[in-house]
Order: sequence, then C-alpha cells, then structure tokens
Amino acid sequence: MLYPINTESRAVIDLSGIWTLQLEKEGNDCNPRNPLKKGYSVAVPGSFNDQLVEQDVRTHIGNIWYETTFSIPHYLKDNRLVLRFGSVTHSAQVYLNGELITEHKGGFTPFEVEVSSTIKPGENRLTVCVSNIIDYTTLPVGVYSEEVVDGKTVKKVSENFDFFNYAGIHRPVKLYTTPKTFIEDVAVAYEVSGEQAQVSVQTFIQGEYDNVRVTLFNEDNERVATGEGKEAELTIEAVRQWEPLDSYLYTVKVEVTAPNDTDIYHLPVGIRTVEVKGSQFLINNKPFYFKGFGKHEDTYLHGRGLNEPSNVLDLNLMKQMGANSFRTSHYPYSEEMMRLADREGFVVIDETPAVSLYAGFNVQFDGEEPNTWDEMQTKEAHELVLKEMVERDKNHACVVMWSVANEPATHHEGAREYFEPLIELTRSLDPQNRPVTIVYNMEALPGQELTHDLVDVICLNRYYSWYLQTADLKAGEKALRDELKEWEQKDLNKPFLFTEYGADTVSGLHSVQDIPFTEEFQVHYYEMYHKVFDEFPFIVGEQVWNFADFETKVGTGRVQGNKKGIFNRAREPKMIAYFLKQRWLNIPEFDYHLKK
Ligand code: BDP
Repeated sequence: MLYPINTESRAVIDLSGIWTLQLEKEGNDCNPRNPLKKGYSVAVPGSFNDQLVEQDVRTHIGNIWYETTFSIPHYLKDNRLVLRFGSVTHSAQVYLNGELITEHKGGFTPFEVEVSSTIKPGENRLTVCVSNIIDYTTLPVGVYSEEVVDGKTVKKVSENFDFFNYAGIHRPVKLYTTPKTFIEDVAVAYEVSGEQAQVSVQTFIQGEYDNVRVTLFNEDNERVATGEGKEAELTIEAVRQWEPLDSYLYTVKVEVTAPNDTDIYHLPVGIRTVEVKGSQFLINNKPFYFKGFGKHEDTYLHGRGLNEPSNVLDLNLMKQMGANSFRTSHYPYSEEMMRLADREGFVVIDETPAVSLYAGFNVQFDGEEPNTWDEMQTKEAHELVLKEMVERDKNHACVVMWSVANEPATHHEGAREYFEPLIELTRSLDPQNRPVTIVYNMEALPGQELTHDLVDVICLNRYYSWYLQTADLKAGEKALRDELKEWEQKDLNKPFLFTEYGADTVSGLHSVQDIPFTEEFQVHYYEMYHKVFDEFPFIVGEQVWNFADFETKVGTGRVQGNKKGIFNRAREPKMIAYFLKQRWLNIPEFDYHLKK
C-alpha cells in the first residue's frame, strides 16, 4: 500500500485536528445515522486516554465514537477520492454521512476506502466507531470479560502485554486524490553485483493504461536509470548503497499514462542487501552488529498517537549514543517513523502486534499450565497483520528483518504447527526476501524451544539478575553464560541477537550497593551482560530494553509505568546512557568480532 503524498497527479487533504468523541456505555448508545451528541473534544491523531481527565474515561473499554465534518473543493470532484487511516487501534467501523463505508481489524496498519461516489458536495460527516476490546482472537491478545456493576454491564480487558492499552485514531486521517487510472502499489527489489545494481520495479495498476515509465533519480535529482512497463528493469551503473547510519536514497518515479490522464508517484528507495550467512548477519555483504533499542510508540499526552517531534528526537538521541538500530516492539510503527528511519539510516526489525501469545501470561490456573496453542485463536489475525505489515513496509531500506512475534509460548506443544505456516507466509510475501525471526522469552531455552530451526536469527529476551536471580549479578552472569554455552554446543550455525535485557531504574535513585531500581545497578547490570556477550562471536548485536520509560497498566511491579528506559519518559538520560554511549561508539557497525 502506497503512502499518500502530493505529486503532479495527486493531492492530499489532512483531516487531522479536533474531532468530537463520545464513549459508548450501556444507556448511552451512539447511532451514526445522527450526528454525535456534543461530546468531548479530542485531538486526532492521538490516543484519547491521556487527553481527557476522568479516570473512568481513561480506562474505558468498549466503543469510542469519533466524528468530524469536512468539505472538499469542487475542483477535485472529477478525481478518484480515497479516505485513508494510518491506524485506528484496535478496530474501526467508518461511516460517511451515516452509511457504513468500511471496517478494519488491527490497530497498527493503514486501511483505505474509495469515496468518490459517496462523498457529497458541501459538508460531509465522518464518524468512526473505534473499539479497544482485545481477546484471544485479536492481536495483541488480552482476556476479555464483562461484569455487572450497579445494574450495568461493564466491559473489561486484561492485557497479555506490558504496555498501556492506548487506543483511538492513532495516525493521520487523509483524503487523497488519484486519476481514474491509478498506481495501486509499487514493489522494488534489486540485486547488486560489484558497482552495478539491477533494480526491478513492479507497478500494480487499476484501470486501462497506455504505458508505464519508470525513472530513477539520485539525491542530486539527476536521472540515473530508466525503464518501461509494469515489470521494469533498471540498471544503476555505479550504485551508492544505503548503509547503516549513512543512508542514501534514490527516488523511483513511476508514471502511468492512460488515455486521458497520467498518474505519478515518487518512492524513496535505498539500495542495500541483507543476508544471513552462517552465524553472521550481513548488510551489503559485511557482518553487521546491531546496537540499539527495543522501543515503544509512547509519549506524554499523545499516548501511542503519532508524535513526530518525539520520533525525530528519539533517533537523534540514538545516533548520539552510537546506536544504529531498533525493533518496532511490539507492533508496526507509523509509516512516518519508517520513512524517517530510511532517511536517517537506522536499521529496523519490523514486528507484528503478536506479543505474549502465552496462555499462562494472564490467568490464574490450578495445576497444569493451559496449552497456549489450544487456547489462542489468533491465526486469522496473525495472517492478516503479516500481510498488511509486509505489504506496507516491503520497500523500506531500513527494514532488515521481520519479527513474526514477541515472546510467544514456543515451548508449548503446537508452537511449530502454529508458526511454520506464518513464517512461510512472511517469506512468500516479501519481494526482498528478508530474514524472518521470532523473539524468544525466558522459557525458550535450549532443549525446550520448539521453533528455532524455522527462523533465520535467534532473538533472545533475557532478564537474568532481574526477574531471575534478582539483584545477584554473579548468579545472573553465570546463568547467562551457561545458557549461551548450551546454545553454542547445539552448533546451530545461526546468528544470535539480544533483543531485550534490562532493569527497571527510577531516575535519581542512587546507591553504593547493587540495589535494584538505582541508576548504579542499571549500569552494573549492563556491564555484566556486555562482558558475557563479548565472549560469544555468534552474537550479532544488542538491543537494550527499553529506549525510554513507558506507560503500562497499574500493578505492584510497575512504578507509574515500566522504568527500564535508558532515558526517562521525558527523554532525559539516566546514568547508563553515558556508559552505553561509550561502549557503542567503540563498536563499529561492521566486523565487530574481527576487530575486537
Ligand atoms: C518482556 C516483554 C516486554 C516487557 C519486558 C519487561 O517483551 O514487553 O516490557 O519483558 O518486563 O517480557 O520489562
């Protein structure tokens, strides 16, 4: 799916701004046939939760109705008009002037609907019914229940994840135009040999057309290659590759000429190769070392809503620390962030919202733990989000690997049967054939883990000396080393990547002893891990948990959110930031183990 941009043939109208919001509760039903009763004012894009002040509003579960009105200029009426949502969390029903025009399930991928014939001259009323309910059929998953309180049914969700269940219209709502014959999608793949790159540009077109012209421009806007047809082949004679932290973006201009019109689209494209070879992760044929973070889309006031100044600052802070990568834990991030990562040269692991597919996560059980794969009914949602994520992000140079899930119960019988087809599906969807991974939890130990032969890279989340051997750095070090030795003995000949390790730390707490939650303990914790990592050449990187403190549901294990940030939620550094910076600025992007 193409990102909406203005081009010579297309116009974009942004419907962001202040919308009206109503919470649906028993006795307060909303009917889209009538304008919403005067409700709350709410900013779109953004999570509704932190914009309103009442506690029961912030934690409301169920339907949340949004409404706005707009008109379109009469000179656009002969164009094809498309209404597009960057994301609505977790599901949406969209009504235009009271009529249902589309529905979408899944809170982190875009969807669109043509409205050329439904839009009216003059004022139009756009209503969106958002639901933040999750259960064992959705991604992410949660336990859904209903309770009768004071004679009224109250909906409840207990999340299978450690981040606040922010909801709303999280990303921009846009109306865009195209000519009647239009470019539906573009897929770019390439092969590099020596100086030369062979670029294949596949154009998907709706409507009758005469010809397709593809032109590739360099960053100086000079034409470097041209091609013709729906499957155009272009040659760049002296290619400048996109490198981690040294990005270079060509622009692919696609022109589709139809009898009465021409549609034009400009796609930024970085040329870089990715390959897993033995225990190395190669980018542009060189062994890459991941330095960076697991993150969240989480900021004050915006919640999980798009916050571009924060995206810019986060990448600048990362760069300053010598980081070169992040994972979109635990859902696909905004298209705006992916475009920024392309431009800034960040290496991204792109993850689905399949977080903690683990039936034991959230429920009390007597005796034997329930088997996750008997309980979860997420196959359909999983296939859908993989399809939507890969389709949306397939052209991004920043994306070097797909993460199918974070911390599923891959030690439960049935995990292989569940994941094998999903991994195959991911591979079949990607024209660039990127590596595929699953991020493993602490139970996924050598000997118990059932899926690691299916993935290209073994990604580990480990919390020795935190959740296990709490505060005992010696015991944690031994446990970590012992586990890695066990993996080593398996001789898997695959790269290992640490995608999470961390310790909650409250900015400003200090101690001369190794006391959890203090800034000193966080430093010692990371020093211990890094000492062990450096002993194993099959480890191809370290992404700490987390970039910044983030909001979670309340609980005795959380002090106003998860405090494992290297920065606090306001993006102020903790002491560890300076230690990590010192380590990472001394680790090159490539050949770390050779140069060590
Ligand atoms: C891991 C999860 C992550 C949590 C983290 C933690 O992948 O989402 O926030 O633990 O407990 O299990 O901090």
